[in-house]
Amino acid sequence: MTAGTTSTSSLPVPDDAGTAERVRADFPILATLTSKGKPLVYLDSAATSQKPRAVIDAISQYYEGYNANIHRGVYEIAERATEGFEGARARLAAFFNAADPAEIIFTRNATEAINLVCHTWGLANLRAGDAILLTRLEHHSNIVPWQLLAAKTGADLRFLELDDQGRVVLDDLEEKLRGVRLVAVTHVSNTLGTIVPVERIIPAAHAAGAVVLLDGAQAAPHLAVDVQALDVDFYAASGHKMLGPTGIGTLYGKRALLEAMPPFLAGGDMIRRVTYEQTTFNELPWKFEAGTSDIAGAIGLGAAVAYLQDLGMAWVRRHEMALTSYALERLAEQPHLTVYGPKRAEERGGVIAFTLGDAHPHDLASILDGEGVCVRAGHHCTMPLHERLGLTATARASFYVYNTAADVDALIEGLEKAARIFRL
Ligand code: C6P
Repeated sequence: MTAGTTSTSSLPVPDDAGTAERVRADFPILATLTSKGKPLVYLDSAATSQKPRAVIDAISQYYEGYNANIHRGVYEIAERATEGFEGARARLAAFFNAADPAEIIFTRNATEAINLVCHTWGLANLRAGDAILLTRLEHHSNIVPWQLLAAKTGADLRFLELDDQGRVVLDDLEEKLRGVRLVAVTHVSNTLGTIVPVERIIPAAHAAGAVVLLDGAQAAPHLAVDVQALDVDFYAASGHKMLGPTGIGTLYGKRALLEAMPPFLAGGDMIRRVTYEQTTFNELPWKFEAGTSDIAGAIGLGAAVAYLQDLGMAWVRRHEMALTSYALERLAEQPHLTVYGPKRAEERGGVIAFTLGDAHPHDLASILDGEGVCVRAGHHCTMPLHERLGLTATARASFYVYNTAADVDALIEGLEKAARIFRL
């Protein structure tokens, strides 16, 4: 079955005139078969996305054509490498609508971006008695760094609670913000899919004198993110979840904040002048990029962002919302199946966590794997959230630009098979 020919749904076709079918053709891995001869149904893009040919080509062209270190050589290929690397930064700045490419720092991933802020801004600004405000939705990457910082500084952690659909409760926001210096919240939950109303949180946080960091790992690949319109102070993202390679991510930071912050890692490239006694640091963004960067990774990420810009983030959102809405409707038809998170597709990204009766999510994922359907099972690095839901694990399907209604149908067929096996 192809997108647009769904037999069981009354919903509009989750695709715009077959664009997703054309997009699929750009992803070589989606044409492969599993060892059991099944077509690959990839529903784990929240863990990492697949890569289009344009990204794979950009990386091999760099290694085959102009591999050299950046910011050093005066010869032709070194200059090309520098241009490729800095060009990718400029693309990312445009993608996030940052005022200046110098506000885009390359990191290894979202986790490192959050740790950068924690170790620099956090250590310099937090004291005993200050508070850090998170939500109950956070990924371990946006909890553990702050726990360590709290232990070092004597600051406290506070949490915004969730309602019964996993939406963040904002009724007591102003009260919770009292004494808060930093608000660090996810933009989209990797487990419940909840889109957090950051447009409400950010101005309230600023009015209370707090700085705001958004964990955009699950939002940057899927939503149009405008850091200036949001007026967010820091924004963390991972390249590998937005069609780019692994090993490269970004931190957006407002220039004034980044300038006032001490460096993170120390070494080559982040310096202006070094003597045996002391060092003066490079200007932004290089002050935060010590040592040889992941040049191929940045170039690949630049190509990924160009690919997303060509598609248009409005299309990406529309496509995923239609697909999520279709999946929610079909999952609701399954007996014994529980879906977690907001009921309406408008309030969530393309992530759906579920359980099937008392089947262990790992067993469920193994049965689906036998059908070529890739989903994640486990706690998805949100152990505290699972605990709060009274669960140890869930199965999770997540969608991206290359998924179609046919992928949702394959998931449903796999779940029906699993239900038969578990005699549900
Ligand atoms: N979540 C998932 O399957 P890194 O590992 O640094 O690229 O991303 C960390 C991270 C931070 N915040 C959120 C909201 C995330 O979802 C992730 C990564 C993956 O859900 C891997 S655990």
